[in-house]
Amino acid sequence: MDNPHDDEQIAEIAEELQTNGCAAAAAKIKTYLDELDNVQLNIAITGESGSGKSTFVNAFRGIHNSDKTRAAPTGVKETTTDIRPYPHPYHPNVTLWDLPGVGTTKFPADKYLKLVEFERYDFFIMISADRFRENDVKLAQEIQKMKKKFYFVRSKIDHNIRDEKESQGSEFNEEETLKEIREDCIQGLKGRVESPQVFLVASFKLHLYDFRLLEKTLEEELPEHKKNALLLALPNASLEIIIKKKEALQSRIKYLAGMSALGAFAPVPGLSFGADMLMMVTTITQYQATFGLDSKSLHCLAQTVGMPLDELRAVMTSPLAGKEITKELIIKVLCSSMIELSLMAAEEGSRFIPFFGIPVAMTLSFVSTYKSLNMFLNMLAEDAQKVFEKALGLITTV
Ligand SMILES: Nc1nc2c(ncn2[C@@H]2O[C@H](COP(=O)(O)OP(=O)(O)OP(=O)(O)O)[C@@H](O)[C@H]2O)c(=O)[nH]1
Ligand SMILES: [Mg+2]
Repeated sequence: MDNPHDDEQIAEIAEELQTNGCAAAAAKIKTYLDELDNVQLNIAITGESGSGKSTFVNAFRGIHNSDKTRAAPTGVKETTTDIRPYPHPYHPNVTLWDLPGVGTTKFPADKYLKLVEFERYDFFIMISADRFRENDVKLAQEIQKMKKKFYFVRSKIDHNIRDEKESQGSEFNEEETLKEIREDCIQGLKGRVESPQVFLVASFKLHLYDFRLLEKTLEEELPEHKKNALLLALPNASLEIIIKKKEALQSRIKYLAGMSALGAFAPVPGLSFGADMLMMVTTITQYQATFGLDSKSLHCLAQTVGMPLDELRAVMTSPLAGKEITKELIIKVLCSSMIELSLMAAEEGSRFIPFFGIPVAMTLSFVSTYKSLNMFLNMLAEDAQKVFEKALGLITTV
């Protein structure tokens, strides 16, 4: 089984099926999947004016600063003066809260946590474009007292690297420079904050420096049920994140296949094909968005890396590439993939059938849904990896 929690869920579903039949078992699966989608994760972003809070909020959500309708406003003038929630565009259960800096007239340091309603947040990210200041340290101490986690992010590292490169010329050593900035920040926090750790980030280049380390630390320190929520909402900052997203999505397929076999999507028993197709459209559209392959996300990536959109699109090889997911498209791809699907090992999916207790007559529906969703997931994960490598300049030919 994929994770220990699955054993428990599957046993409960099988029992429901035995006791109350297909519709009740399908409803149980649906409730479980809805619960997963509704796990709330609230991330507070705080720091001084101009430190790069709103830019980080946007980058984390895969949105370019120039996106007038979806982006948190950014700029060289003070822009964030109030608390603003920014739900993730495709995983609205994950919200980044753009908070005003501590110590403004409206948000004085001694009342800050109360005014921003600190209980709401799972953790705080404190951003500074320089050393952390007195107010940041005090706030961290207060957050610690409230038994909440906080993480220090030192932003605009790309600027420091550029400046150091210019001033040091041939003497420049990137690793050394990063180490110095990190140690300088930690020095100011030592003795005042318990085991301080500072993550160096450039919000327009999350694949560089410490963003991946920050992501891993958050993942490790979050409670189990919140990890997946974080993972699915993360920007594609590394190949590893793409693989982890694929695994998280993959672990849900057996439940969707179970629902399909139990006729959950069919308005009339026996008429499940059309209804299953709708489930497929919704699920594959979600995959596409989670991997950042929908047109808005690709557009943002092209803008961020300064590459023509067509060049990014050209590396995708799946038949879903750059297309809106429709019933017709899915049927077309399924028809042209019959051989591939028939060759795909069924064991992986079939092993869940006895655990769910799905009746023999329904196993065909389970296996075909299981294989089809896996095939689409693999296609999109591969496209996501290629786009990521292209954006980083690792694929040079189209
Ligand atoms: N190069 C670079 N510029 C950044 C980075 N983060 C932010 N900026 C720029 O810094 C300026 C301020 O960024 P904002 O995100 O608006 O900062 P803020 O903390 O939200 O500012 P207030 O809302 O005024 O408190 C903008 O011009 C951003 O483009 C970064 O990591 N690298
Ligand atoms: Mg702001």
